[in-house]
Amino acid sequence: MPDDPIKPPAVPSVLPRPDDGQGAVVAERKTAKVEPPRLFQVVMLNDDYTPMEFVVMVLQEYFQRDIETATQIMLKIHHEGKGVCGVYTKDVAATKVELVLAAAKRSGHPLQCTMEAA
Ligand code: TYC
Repeated sequence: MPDDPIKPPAVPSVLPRPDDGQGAVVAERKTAKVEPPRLFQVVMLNDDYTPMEFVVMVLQEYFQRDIETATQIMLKIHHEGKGVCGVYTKDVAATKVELVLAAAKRSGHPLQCTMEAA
């Protein structure tokens, strides 16, 4: 039967069983359940001091946004108080938050950025 395009393929995993006393180790096939990874939004917060150009640069550099999209996101944050820079798996989102905070600190800006479950 062809693979179902929606369901992830059933990946058989071979689990060792304790010796059955017959002098042989029997391997048993089980179907591994694969859940999609949980996703996290990287959220940037507005402040009164970080230059708009710096925020646009951060969105281009760390979130691969083109200049038009980066400017739109920056303006949304500026007007609404916060905005989503992107949605990622947990480790990637955490790394992006660290990189943004480090870049802001290096440049002496108070820019804040957090992650939240999507
Ligand atoms: N409010 C800032 C200003 O007027 C610009 C800004 C936008 C700062 C987005 C932070 O996440 C931010 N210079």
